[in-house]
Amino acid sequence: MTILIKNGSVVSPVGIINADVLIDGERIVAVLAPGDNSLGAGLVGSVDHVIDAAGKYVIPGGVDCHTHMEMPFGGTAVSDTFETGTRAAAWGGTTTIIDFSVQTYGSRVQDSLQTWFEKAAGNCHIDYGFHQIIGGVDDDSLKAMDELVEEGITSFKLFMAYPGVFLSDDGQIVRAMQTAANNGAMIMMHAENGTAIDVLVSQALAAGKTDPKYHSLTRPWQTESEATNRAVMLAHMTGAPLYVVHMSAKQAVEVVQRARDGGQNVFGETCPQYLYLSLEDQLMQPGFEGAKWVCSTPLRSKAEGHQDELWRYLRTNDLSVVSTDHCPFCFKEQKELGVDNFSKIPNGIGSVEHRMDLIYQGVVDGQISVERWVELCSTTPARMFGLYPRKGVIAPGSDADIVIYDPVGRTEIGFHKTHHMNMDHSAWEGFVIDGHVDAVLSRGKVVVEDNEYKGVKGHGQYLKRGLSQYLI
Ligand code: DUC
Ligand code: ZN
Ligand code: ZN
Repeated sequence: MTILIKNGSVVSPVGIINADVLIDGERIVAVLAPGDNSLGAGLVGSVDHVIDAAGKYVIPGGVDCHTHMEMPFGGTAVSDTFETGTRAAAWGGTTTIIDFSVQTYGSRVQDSLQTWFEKAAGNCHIDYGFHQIIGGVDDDSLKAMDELVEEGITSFKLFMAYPGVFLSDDGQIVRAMQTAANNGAMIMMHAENGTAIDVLVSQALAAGKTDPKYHSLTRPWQTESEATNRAVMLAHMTGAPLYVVHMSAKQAVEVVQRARDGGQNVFGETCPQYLYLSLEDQLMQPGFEGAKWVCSTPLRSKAEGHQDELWRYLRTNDLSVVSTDHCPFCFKEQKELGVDNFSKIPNGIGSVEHRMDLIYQGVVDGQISVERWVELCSTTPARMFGLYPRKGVIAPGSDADIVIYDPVGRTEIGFHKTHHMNMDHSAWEGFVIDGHVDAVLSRGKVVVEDNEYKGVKGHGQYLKRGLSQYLI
């Protein structure tokens, strides 16, 4: 099957060119400037399918490098399976996810990975890779880190939060970082001071403060900033590269900025919820509504001015990636686990379907350029996690993962509008985006066209990843 995408504006981080994109099978074979007849003037007549992209952006498919499908968490399990979550991702122009295999204390890393391979195999609509969560650093899991790098799992997430569940103490973090410094892997860090937070949580509950808003108020910015600083220092000491996930506090990103200015391999990630949602507007909604937006790190106070600073840090590259941290739970029976106690509300928001649109709104609002949108949502995550140039770029030889994006389209987000995630509500209800995903190709297969879904479960393949391209 050959496909020609004609007359579009092809976007990369370094510019926009008018070009036609020729696809043969699963790969891009040529990017042709207008009038380039090097492949024959009759090309249009000889391809199987022509897509007219006049007036549209032609962008590399989104790479969401932080999702959780079928993950047991918070006394329940996230509501999207690999099947439902990857289908929703495709609807929204994301053509690759990197999910997390989860090892907990006392279990073997390899067993957890096997479990996650089984969950995903044959069920995904788009391509997928894995990071590995190390919930119990010991001799066995450190050895496993070396083995996994050989198998294409080149990044490991540690937690400074959730004592007794996932938390690694500083000594464990040092040992894991030493291992990464040695084998070339990336350390991903959930940087919140979990023991300090647990004290604040107990005190709040003892004072009868049980509403969802206390989730944020018991995780003040200092807990994120302190942990980020500690992680940066330990990474400096051990020589490990560090990628700080889901950053929401401007003071924490300032720590990342300082480390980067000092020449350290430290990277920051944020998510759409921290750019648009807040303590005041969402978590403080009446009754138990705010539970929909309980996630960690938490939504922060609008009055503290985090959002504008996060957008600024996206421009300065002190935040290098926008992922979703897609971690969906239904309101009924899942979020409701914490109806009398905010600390029992499962932490997570579902956004895998909406990231490309939500961050495109940043282009419309003048926060970032079109090129930066593509860089943050596709190219950098692919390069950061060893998938480039197979993913993240429109170039000969790359997978034909392509989105045709209409810059003057309109997308109304809402549970009864555009919503394919397996949730009973949308955290983005009522958001209207000045742009629209018109068509999506995954490895040369049209999976979304004319507001119709054409993909199939099982099309998505496992991606064995290389080392990060940002490490020298
Ligand atoms: N951290 C994540 O990365 N995802 C879900 C919850 C959390 O604490
Ligand atoms: Zn986390
Ligand atoms: Zn996460």
